[in-house]
Amino acid sequence: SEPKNILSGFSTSKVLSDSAREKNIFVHGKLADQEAVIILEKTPIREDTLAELLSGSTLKLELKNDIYSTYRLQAPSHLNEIKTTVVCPATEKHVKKYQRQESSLVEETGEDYQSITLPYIQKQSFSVQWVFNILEKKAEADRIVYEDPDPKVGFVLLPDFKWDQKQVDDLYLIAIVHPREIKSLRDLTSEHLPLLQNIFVKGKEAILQRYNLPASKLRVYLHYQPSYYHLHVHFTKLGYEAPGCGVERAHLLADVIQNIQSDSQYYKTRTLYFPLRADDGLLSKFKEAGRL
Ligand code: M7G
Repeated sequence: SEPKNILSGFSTSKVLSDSAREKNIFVHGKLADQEAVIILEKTPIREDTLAELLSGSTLKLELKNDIYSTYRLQAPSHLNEIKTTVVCPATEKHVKKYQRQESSLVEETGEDYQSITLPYIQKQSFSVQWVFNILEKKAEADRIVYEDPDPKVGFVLLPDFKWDQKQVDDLYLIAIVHPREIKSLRDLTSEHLPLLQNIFVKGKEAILQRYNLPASKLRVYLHYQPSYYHLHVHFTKLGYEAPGCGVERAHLLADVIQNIQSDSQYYKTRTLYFPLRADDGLLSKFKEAGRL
């Protein structure tokens, strides 16, 4: 028998954001007395199930006018699923992450990183337990697309949890590095070139093999600031506007490699720009320091 629907006990406290265009909703609430965030998202209509969708549905006419008509199509249930993500127990920071917010662009010099950002992220960032679980095969082991187990240049490539893997149009994988001491782009120097090149080459190869998608169709990038301070690289299909992938946060891996090749200290010394949400504690730290 089907296991019990744990979401039937969910009580909504607030809609954090929703989008008619993206067809999703982010809700804060309680699940068995624990704080929780749930994300509901309608999934894309797939070409490979189109024939079944058209023939296996019931159709109700809404209006007909000349050559135009609109209908309500009731799809068979297996073609009408909603992708659902649950964060529970959710921290205050998770609730903030998903709340629609104004953001401000911050200019972070290498010194700002040392004096403002680093101390902040050392005590305030999200747990990376889920990352360790992946690296140690305690979670999602069956989803791994490719692994290079080398402790210095190795990584695990697997589907991002934003991707349901049903269609390649919204392909989204992440490469999580085996070394544990690299927090973000800021830590990268020429010492890490073999690691970055390895991810770039083998990640693209693995995606070509598994999904038949060539490198010319991929966007391969890092986020700065990331949400999780354990180095990881995003692989998405070119042209897919992944949620949260604003231009200000993305740094193409190809550029990162070249920048470090020309100056080993590039990311330690450059001023980096990124948006922070109005309620982000790091934004307050930049304000307190008179940097905004
Ligand atoms: P990020 O740039 O640190 O943060 O990327 P962002 O979420 O603000 O973009 C982390 C990536 O890891 C995101 O694309 C998440 O969707 C993905 N992710 C987060 N978690 C907690 C998991 C997880 O448990 N499993 C998998 N497979 N992906 C996750």
